[in-house]
Amino acid sequence: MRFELTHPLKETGPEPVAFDQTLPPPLLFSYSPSILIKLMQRYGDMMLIGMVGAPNKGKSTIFSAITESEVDIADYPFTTIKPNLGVAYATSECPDKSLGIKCHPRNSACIDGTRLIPLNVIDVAGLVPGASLGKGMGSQFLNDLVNSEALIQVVDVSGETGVDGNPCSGCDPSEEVKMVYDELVQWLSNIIKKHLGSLSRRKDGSAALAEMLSGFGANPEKIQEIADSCGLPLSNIAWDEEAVTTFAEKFIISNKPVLVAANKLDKSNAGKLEALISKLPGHVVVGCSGAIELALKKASKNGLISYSTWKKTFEIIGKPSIEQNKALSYMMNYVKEHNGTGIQEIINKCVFGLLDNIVVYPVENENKYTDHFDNVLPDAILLKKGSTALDLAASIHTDLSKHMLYAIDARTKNRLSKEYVLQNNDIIKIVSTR
Ligand SMILES: Nc1nc2c(ncn2[C@@H]2O[C@H](COP(=O)(O)OP(=O)(O)OP(=O)(O)O)[C@@H](O)[C@H]2O)c(=O)[nH]1
Ligand SMILES: [Mg+2]
Repeated sequence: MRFELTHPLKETGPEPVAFDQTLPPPLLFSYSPSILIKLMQRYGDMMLIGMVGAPNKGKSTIFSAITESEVDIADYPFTTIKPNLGVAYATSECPDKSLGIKCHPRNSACIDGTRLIPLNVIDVAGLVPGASLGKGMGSQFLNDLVNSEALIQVVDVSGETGVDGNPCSGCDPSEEVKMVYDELVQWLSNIIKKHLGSLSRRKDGSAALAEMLSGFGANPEKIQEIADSCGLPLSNIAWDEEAVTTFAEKFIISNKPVLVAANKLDKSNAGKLEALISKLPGHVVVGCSGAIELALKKASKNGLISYSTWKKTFEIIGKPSIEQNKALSYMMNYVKEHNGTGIQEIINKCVFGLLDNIVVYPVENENKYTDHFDNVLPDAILLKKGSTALDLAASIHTDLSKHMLYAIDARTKNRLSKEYVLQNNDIIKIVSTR
């Protein structure tokens, strides 16, 4: 389904916090890193999720399906060279139905009671063993991932392509996960090693490393915590190769959580998915078919079917040809058997599971659930589980948090303290002195 989000200024008041003009329709191009950076700044309030993996696993297929954009997809390694950036959506039940009201979203969209919360997604070139030594496309392109909050690693659960992306039979997809992790660690190790000279001259190693890794969202406290857990001193850093790797490993684990998208499940069987899950303890692994999701999105765009990915099924509304009918009936069987294509689940598990976010709706009028311009439930804000009412105020504006007095639960009209721990789908009014 394709939709556009209109600029709230047109009819309803000032700009929303997050965007300065029409939300991008899912973006249609590949971008150079410099343009990417500008886009990141423009849509900087939205989280970024990076798609990684060995070549030929279906990264761009999934990217194309979730962002509804045209990108290069082909059955050979290194189809993608320049990164693709687009907007995808996490979905969550909108509270409007249960309240018996009709929402009017500003920073998100709402379709049939499902709130669609936008996030940036970046799809990069395939990684191969030895990428950090320049093999394949090298690892320079990983620099485009530094700002990502989490990674979705796409693997071929059917085992019909190897770690290098070439055809193979009976390959073990868990090796792809290990390979990508090793390459990410090597990539970060190389960045640190390049700066060891200047780091060795700094007494405040945690601050120095935090500055160096600020793009990764590092802060001195986090650096200190990681170094302590590895038993590494931070003053006038003089780490050897092993120490750098140990630090880089811990940093990648804590800074770049990975969800494994076990793709090409349509060519596979439940046994292979289970085998992969058992080989990756502690990982979130989701079986999926990017190819079917993309085909359904295209059929929906062409008016053949009515499909919302979160409904996990579809309905034929057009007049398919005999061939199309065959394909649709195959896909219908697939989504019935697998409870959908798994693609929306990947995003939702990443945003709400791996990254531990909840959705909160700030309002100005707790009786009408509206903002200043009468938009009902205007904004769906993603916040980490455990965030407080004060954190919500800060996420809207620093001034609001500075002058905050208390909050109000719009459902119960109860007064809440600044320290109140927000719950998923809370509707909150922040009361401040200004
Ligand atoms: N059967 C099946 N094929 C898929 C699926 N997803 C992708 N493919 C196919 O796998 C091949 C590679 O897909 P891409 O999306 O280009 O893979 P990629 O990981 O982006 O590849 P690189 O850009 O080369 O790293 C294409 O032929 C796709 O049609 C899937 O879920 N099922
Ligand atoms: Mg690709």
